Amino acid sequence: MPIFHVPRINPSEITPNEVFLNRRNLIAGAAAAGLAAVLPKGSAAAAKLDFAKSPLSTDEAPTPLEDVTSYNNYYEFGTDKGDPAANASTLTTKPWTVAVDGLVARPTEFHLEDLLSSVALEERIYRLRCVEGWSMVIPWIGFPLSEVLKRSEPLGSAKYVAFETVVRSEEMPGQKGLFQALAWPYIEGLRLDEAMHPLTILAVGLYGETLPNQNGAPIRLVVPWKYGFKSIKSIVRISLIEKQPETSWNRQNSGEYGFYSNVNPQVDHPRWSQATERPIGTGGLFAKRKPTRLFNGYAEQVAHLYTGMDLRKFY
Ligand SMILES: Nc1nc2c(c(=O)[nH]1)N[C@H]1C(S)=C(S)[C@@H](COP(=O)(O)O)O[C@H]1N2
Ligand SMILES: [Mo]
Repeated sequence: MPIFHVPRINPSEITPNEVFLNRRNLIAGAAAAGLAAVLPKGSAAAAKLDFAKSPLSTDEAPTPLEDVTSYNNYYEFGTDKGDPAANASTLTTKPWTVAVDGLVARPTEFHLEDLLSSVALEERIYRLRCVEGWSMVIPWIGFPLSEVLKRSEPLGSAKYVAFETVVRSEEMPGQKGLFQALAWPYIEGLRLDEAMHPLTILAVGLYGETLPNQNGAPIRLVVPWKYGFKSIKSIVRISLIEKQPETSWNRQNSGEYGFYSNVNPQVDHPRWSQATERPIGTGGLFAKRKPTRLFNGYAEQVAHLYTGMDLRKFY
Protein backbone atom coordinates (compact mmCIF):
# COMPACT_ATOMS: atom_id res chain seq x y z
CA MET A 1 0.00 0.00 0.00
CA PRO A 2 1.56 3.33 -0.99
CA ILE A 3 2.17 5.84 1.77
CA PHE A 4 1.39 8.70 -0.58
CA HIS A 5 -1.33 8.57 -3.14
CA VAL A 6 0.42 9.22 -6.43
CA PRO A 7 -2.24 9.99 -9.02
CA ARG A 8 -1.78 8.06 -12.20
CA ILE A 9 -0.55 10.26 -15.02
CA ASN A 10 -3.25 10.67 -17.59
CA PRO A 11 -2.18 10.59 -21.21
CA SER A 12 -4.17 13.77 -21.83
CA GLU A 13 -1.70 15.58 -19.61
CA ILE A 14 1.41 14.54 -21.48
CA THR A 15 0.11 14.45 -25.04
CA PRO A 16 -1.16 17.39 -27.07
CA ASN A 17 -4.91 17.61 -26.59
CA GLU A 18 -5.55 17.49 -30.32
CA VAL A 19 -4.57 13.83 -30.34
CA PHE A 20 -7.69 13.03 -28.37
CA LEU A 21 -10.76 12.64 -30.50
CA ASN A 22 -13.89 13.51 -28.69
CA ARG A 23 -17.32 13.05 -30.13
CA ARG A 24 -17.61 16.65 -31.24
CA ASN A 25 -14.37 16.49 -33.24
CA LEU A 26 -15.57 13.24 -34.72
CA ILE A 27 -18.91 14.71 -35.70
CA ALA A 28 -17.35 17.93 -37.05
CA GLY A 29 -14.85 15.86 -39.03
CA ALA A 30 -17.53 13.52 -40.34
CA ALA A 31 -19.78 16.40 -41.32
CA ALA A 32 -16.93 18.17 -43.11
CA ALA A 33 -16.16 15.00 -45.02
CA GLY A 34 -19.84 14.28 -45.65
CA LEU A 35 -19.61 11.03 -43.69
CA ALA A 36 -22.70 10.74 -41.53
CA ALA A 37 -21.95 7.02 -41.31
CA VAL A 38 -19.05 7.60 -38.91
CA LEU A 39 -21.56 7.92 -36.08
CA PRO A 40 -22.56 4.58 -34.61
CA LYS A 41 -26.24 3.79 -35.02
CA GLY A 42 -28.37 5.10 -32.17
CA SER A 43 -25.72 7.42 -30.82
CA ALA A 44 -27.10 10.89 -31.15
CA ALA A 45 -25.12 13.76 -32.58
CA ALA A 46 -24.56 16.55 -30.06
CA ALA A 47 -27.59 18.81 -30.20
CA LYS A 48 -27.98 22.31 -28.83
CA LEU A 49 -30.28 22.61 -25.83
CA ASP A 50 -32.48 25.50 -24.73
CA PHE A 51 -31.89 26.42 -21.13
CA ALA A 52 -32.08 29.21 -18.57
CA LYS A 53 -29.20 30.31 -16.39
CA SER A 54 -29.44 29.46 -12.70
CA PRO A 55 -28.56 31.46 -9.59
CA LEU A 56 -27.28 28.16 -8.17
CA SER A 57 -24.28 28.23 -10.56
CA THR A 58 -20.78 29.04 -9.38
CA ASP A 59 -19.00 31.92 -11.10
CA GLU A 60 -15.74 29.96 -11.16
CA ALA A 61 -14.28 29.37 -14.63
CA PRO A 62 -15.47 26.08 -16.14
CA THR A 63 -12.89 23.37 -16.88
CA PRO A 64 -12.23 23.32 -20.65
CA LEU A 65 -14.63 21.10 -22.64
CA GLU A 66 -11.67 19.11 -23.92
CA ASP A 67 -10.75 18.03 -20.39
CA VAL A 68 -14.36 17.45 -19.28
CA THR A 69 -14.81 15.03 -22.19
CA SER A 70 -11.42 13.27 -22.21
CA TYR A 71 -10.64 12.72 -18.50
CA ASN A 72 -13.45 10.53 -17.20
CA ASN A 73 -14.40 7.80 -14.78
CA TYR A 74 -16.90 5.40 -16.33
CA TYR A 75 -15.78 1.87 -15.55
CA GLU A 76 -18.31 0.30 -17.91
CA PHE A 77 -15.94 1.50 -20.65
CA GLY A 78 -12.60 0.80 -18.97
CA THR A 79 -10.67 2.00 -15.95
CA ASP A 80 -8.21 4.44 -17.56
CA LYS A 81 -9.23 8.09 -17.70
CA GLY A 82 -9.09 8.08 -21.51
CA ASP A 83 -11.09 4.86 -21.96
CA PRO A 84 -14.61 6.36 -21.80
CA ALA A 85 -13.82 8.93 -24.52
CA ALA A 86 -12.26 6.20 -26.66
CA ASN A 87 -14.95 3.53 -26.13
CA ALA A 88 -18.28 5.06 -25.13
CA SER A 89 -19.46 5.98 -28.64
CA THR A 90 -20.76 2.40 -28.95
CA LEU A 91 -23.53 3.00 -26.41
CA THR A 92 -26.96 3.36 -28.01
CA THR A 93 -28.71 6.23 -26.24
CA LYS A 94 -31.85 6.38 -28.40
CA PRO A 95 -34.48 5.30 -27.59
CA TRP A 96 -34.07 5.56 -23.82
CA THR A 97 -36.47 5.03 -20.95
CA VAL A 98 -36.14 5.62 -17.23
CA ALA A 99 -38.35 3.65 -14.84
CA VAL A 100 -39.44 5.29 -11.59
CA ASP A 101 -40.81 2.60 -9.32
CA GLY A 102 -40.97 1.19 -5.80
CA LEU A 103 -42.79 3.08 -3.06
CA VAL A 104 -44.67 5.51 -5.31
CA ALA A 105 -48.36 6.02 -6.03
CA ARG A 106 -47.69 6.26 -9.77
CA PRO A 107 -44.92 3.99 -11.06
CA THR A 108 -43.87 5.41 -14.41
CA GLU A 109 -41.67 4.51 -17.34
CA PHE A 110 -40.53 7.82 -18.82
CA HIS A 111 -39.49 8.06 -22.43
CA LEU A 112 -36.63 10.48 -22.39
CA GLU A 113 -38.02 12.68 -25.18
CA ASP A 114 -41.34 13.05 -23.33
CA LEU A 115 -39.55 13.88 -20.12
CA LEU A 116 -37.40 16.48 -21.87
CA SER A 117 -40.35 18.18 -23.49
CA SER A 118 -42.00 18.60 -20.09
CA VAL A 119 -39.19 20.07 -17.98
CA ALA A 120 -37.49 23.46 -17.97
CA LEU A 121 -33.78 22.95 -18.54
CA GLU A 122 -31.31 25.00 -16.55
CA GLU A 123 -27.59 25.48 -16.72
CA ARG A 124 -25.95 24.55 -13.42
CA ILE A 125 -22.25 25.32 -13.27
CA TYR A 126 -21.08 23.08 -10.44
CA ARG A 127 -17.82 22.03 -8.87
CA LEU A 128 -17.16 18.27 -9.19
CA ARG A 129 -14.77 16.67 -6.67
CA CYS A 130 -13.67 13.10 -7.33
CA VAL A 131 -12.76 10.95 -4.32
CA GLU A 132 -9.41 10.38 -6.06
CA GLY A 133 -8.36 13.96 -5.32
CA TRP A 134 -8.97 15.87 -8.55
CA SER A 135 -11.68 18.35 -9.43
CA MET A 136 -13.40 20.15 -12.28
CA VAL A 137 -16.01 22.88 -12.77
CA ILE A 138 -18.68 21.67 -15.19
CA PRO A 139 -21.51 23.63 -16.83
CA TRP A 140 -24.24 20.97 -16.69
CA ILE A 141 -27.62 21.33 -18.36
CA GLY A 142 -30.39 19.60 -16.47
CA PHE A 143 -33.35 19.87 -14.12
CA PRO A 144 -34.02 19.07 -10.47
CA LEU A 145 -34.37 15.36 -9.68
CA SER A 146 -37.28 16.39 -7.43
CA GLU A 147 -39.33 17.18 -10.58
CA VAL A 148 -39.32 13.54 -11.62
CA LEU A 149 -39.75 12.17 -8.11
CA LYS A 150 -42.78 14.37 -7.41
CA ARG A 151 -44.52 13.21 -10.60
CA SER A 152 -44.41 9.64 -9.35
CA GLU A 153 -45.81 10.66 -5.95
CA PRO A 154 -43.52 9.03 -3.35
CA LEU A 155 -45.39 7.26 -0.53
CA GLY A 156 -44.80 8.21 3.11
CA SER A 157 -42.84 4.99 3.57
CA ALA A 158 -40.21 5.99 0.96
CA LYS A 159 -37.02 7.07 2.73
CA TYR A 160 -34.28 6.47 0.15
CA VAL A 161 -33.81 6.63 -3.61
CA ALA A 162 -31.82 3.97 -5.47
CA PHE A 163 -30.38 4.47 -8.97
CA GLU A 164 -29.23 1.99 -11.61
CA THR A 165 -27.05 2.37 -14.71
CA VAL A 166 -27.84 0.44 -17.87
CA VAL A 167 -26.30 -3.05 -18.27
CA ARG A 168 -25.39 -3.74 -21.87
CA SER A 169 -22.23 -5.76 -22.12
CA GLU A 170 -22.36 -5.87 -25.92
CA GLU A 171 -21.96 -2.08 -25.92
CA MET A 172 -19.94 -1.65 -22.73
CA PRO A 173 -16.54 -3.35 -22.98
CA GLY A 174 -15.84 -2.93 -19.25
CA GLN A 175 -18.80 -5.23 -18.51
CA LYS A 176 -17.33 -8.27 -20.22
CA GLY A 177 -14.15 -10.31 -19.99
CA LEU A 178 -12.32 -11.90 -17.10
CA PHE A 179 -11.45 -8.77 -15.21
CA GLN A 180 -14.49 -6.83 -14.00
CA ALA A 181 -13.68 -3.66 -12.08
CA LEU A 182 -17.10 -3.57 -10.37
CA ALA A 183 -20.26 -5.66 -10.15
CA TRP A 184 -22.94 -4.50 -12.61
CA PRO A 185 -25.20 -2.67 -12.78
CA TYR A 186 -23.45 0.34 -11.27
CA ILE A 187 -25.77 1.35 -8.44
CA GLU A 188 -26.04 4.43 -6.25
CA GLY A 189 -28.37 5.90 -3.68
CA LEU A 190 -29.41 8.98 -1.76
CA ARG A 191 -31.55 9.67 1.25
CA LEU A 192 -34.91 11.07 0.07
CA ASP A 193 -34.19 14.55 1.47
CA GLU A 194 -30.84 14.62 -0.36
CA ALA A 195 -32.59 13.52 -3.56
CA MET A 196 -35.23 16.26 -3.19
CA HIS A 197 -32.64 18.99 -2.51
CA PRO A 198 -32.70 21.74 -5.18
CA LEU A 199 -28.97 21.28 -5.92
CA THR A 200 -29.53 17.63 -6.93
CA ILE A 201 -30.11 17.43 -10.66
CA LEU A 202 -30.53 15.02 -13.51
CA ALA A 203 -28.18 16.27 -16.23
CA VAL A 204 -28.86 15.73 -19.92
CA GLY A 205 -26.20 18.05 -21.27
CA LEU A 206 -23.06 20.06 -20.69
CA TYR A 207 -21.60 23.14 -22.34
CA GLY A 208 -25.03 23.86 -23.86
CA GLU A 209 -25.35 20.57 -25.76
CA THR A 210 -26.59 17.04 -25.12
CA LEU A 211 -24.28 14.92 -22.95
CA PRO A 212 -21.35 13.21 -24.62
CA ASN A 213 -21.55 9.45 -24.03
CA GLN A 214 -18.43 9.46 -21.84
CA ASN A 215 -20.17 11.86 -19.44
CA GLY A 216 -23.18 9.61 -18.93
CA ALA A 217 -25.53 10.17 -21.86
CA PRO A 218 -28.37 10.41 -22.16
CA ILE A 219 -29.20 11.15 -18.50
CA ARG A 220 -27.11 11.08 -15.32
CA LEU A 221 -27.29 12.27 -11.74
CA VAL A 222 -25.24 15.21 -10.41
CA VAL A 223 -24.93 15.73 -6.63
CA PRO A 224 -22.31 18.47 -6.32
CA TRP A 225 -21.58 18.26 -2.57
CA LYS A 226 -20.71 14.55 -2.70
CA TYR A 227 -17.74 12.73 -4.20
CA GLY A 228 -18.14 12.21 -7.94
CA PHE A 229 -18.91 8.50 -7.76
CA LYS A 230 -22.35 9.30 -6.31
CA SER A 231 -23.21 11.03 -9.62
CA ILE A 232 -24.26 7.87 -11.46
CA LYS A 233 -24.30 7.87 -15.26
CA SER A 234 -26.71 6.57 -17.92
CA ILE A 235 -29.61 5.92 -15.55
CA VAL A 236 -32.38 3.45 -16.45
CA ARG A 237 -34.08 2.98 -13.07
CA ILE A 238 -34.90 5.16 -10.06
CA SER A 239 -36.52 3.32 -7.16
CA LEU A 240 -38.08 4.74 -4.03
CA ILE A 241 -37.37 2.43 -1.12
CA GLU A 242 -37.57 2.17 2.64
CA LYS A 243 -34.07 0.98 3.59
CA GLN A 244 -30.66 2.44 2.74
CA PRO A 245 -29.68 0.88 -0.60
CA GLU A 246 -26.40 -0.77 -1.50
CA THR A 247 -24.04 1.35 -3.60
CA SER A 248 -21.37 0.22 -6.04
CA TRP A 249 -18.23 1.53 -4.33
CA ASN A 250 -19.43 0.72 -0.84
CA ARG A 251 -20.13 -2.86 -1.97
CA GLN A 252 -16.63 -2.98 -3.52
CA ASN A 253 -14.79 -1.62 -0.46
CA SER A 254 -16.93 -0.50 2.44
CA GLY A 255 -13.97 0.66 4.55
CA GLU A 256 -12.94 3.16 1.89
CA TYR A 257 -16.24 4.35 0.41
CA GLY A 258 -19.29 5.11 2.51
CA PHE A 259 -22.94 5.61 1.63
CA TYR A 260 -22.89 9.35 2.33
CA SER A 261 -19.56 10.28 0.71
CA ASN A 262 -19.98 13.97 1.38
CA VAL A 263 -16.89 15.90 0.31
CA ASN A 264 -14.97 16.56 3.54
CA PRO A 265 -11.36 17.80 3.77
CA GLN A 266 -11.19 16.62 7.40
CA VAL A 267 -12.12 13.01 6.78
CA ASP A 268 -9.27 11.40 4.87
CA HIS A 269 -9.56 8.39 2.62
CA PRO A 270 -7.72 5.51 4.37
CA ARG A 271 -5.01 5.70 1.69
CA TRP A 272 -4.73 9.44 0.99
CA SER A 273 -5.54 12.86 2.32
CA GLN A 274 -8.71 14.63 1.18
CA ALA A 275 -7.49 18.05 2.36
CA THR A 276 -6.57 19.29 -1.12
CA GLU A 277 -7.46 18.66 -4.74
CA ARG A 278 -5.85 18.97 -8.17
CA PRO A 279 -7.92 21.08 -10.58
CA ILE A 280 -7.94 19.39 -13.99
CA GLY A 281 -7.17 21.45 -17.06
CA THR A 282 -5.19 24.22 -15.42
CA GLY A 283 -1.50 23.60 -15.86
CA GLY A 284 -1.50 19.84 -16.40
CA LEU A 285 1.00 17.87 -14.35
CA PHE A 286 2.27 20.89 -12.51
CA ALA A 287 -1.12 22.27 -11.52
CA LYS A 288 -1.12 23.65 -8.03
CA ARG A 289 -3.37 21.77 -5.63
CA LYS A 290 -6.01 23.84 -3.88
CA PRO A 291 -7.80 23.34 -0.57
CA THR A 292 -10.88 21.11 -0.64
CA ARG A 293 -13.96 22.64 1.00
CA LEU A 294 -16.48 21.02 3.33
CA PHE A 295 -19.43 19.73 1.27
CA ASN A 296 -17.41 20.87 -1.77
CA GLY A 297 -18.24 24.49 -0.98
CA TYR A 298 -22.01 23.88 -0.73
CA ALA A 299 -22.16 23.80 3.11
CA GLU A 300 -24.45 26.80 3.33
CA GLN A 301 -27.07 24.97 1.25
CA VAL A 302 -26.69 21.39 2.55
CA ALA A 303 -25.06 21.27 6.00
CA HIS A 304 -28.49 21.27 7.67
CA LEU A 305 -29.21 17.86 6.16
CA TYR A 306 -26.57 16.36 8.45
CA THR A 307 -27.23 18.16 11.74
CA GLY A 308 -26.27 15.95 14.66
CA MET A 309 -24.56 13.33 12.47
CA ASP A 310 -20.94 12.35 13.08
CA LEU A 311 -19.46 12.88 9.61
CA ARG A 312 -16.51 10.60 10.44
CA LYS A 313 -18.84 7.75 11.21
CA PHE A 314 -21.22 8.44 8.34
CA TYR A 315 -18.46 8.96 5.74
N1 LIG B 1 -22.27 4.23 -14.22
C1 LIG B 1 -21.20 4.89 -13.76
N2 LIG B 1 -21.35 6.12 -13.24
C2 LIG B 1 -20.27 6.80 -12.76
C3 LIG B 1 -18.98 6.21 -12.75
C4 LIG B 1 -18.86 4.90 -13.31
O1 LIG B 1 -17.76 4.30 -13.36
N3 LIG B 1 -19.98 4.27 -13.81
N4 LIG B 1 -17.91 6.90 -12.23
C5 LIG B 1 -18.22 7.97 -11.24
C6 LIG B 1 -17.07 8.79 -10.87
S1 LIG B 1 -15.88 8.05 -9.90
C7 LIG B 1 -16.97 10.11 -11.21
S2 LIG B 1 -15.70 11.09 -10.61
C8 LIG B 1 -17.95 10.74 -12.13
C9 LIG B 1 -17.23 11.38 -13.30
O2 LIG B 1 -18.11 12.08 -14.13
P1 LIG B 1 -17.56 12.77 -15.46
O3 LIG B 1 -16.76 11.74 -16.21
O4 LIG B 1 -18.75 13.23 -16.22
O5 LIG B 1 -16.69 13.93 -15.02
O6 LIG B 1 -18.89 9.81 -12.64
C10 LIG B 1 -19.37 8.86 -11.70
N5 LIG B 1 -20.45 8.07 -12.28
MO1 LIG C 1 -14.73 9.76 -8.91
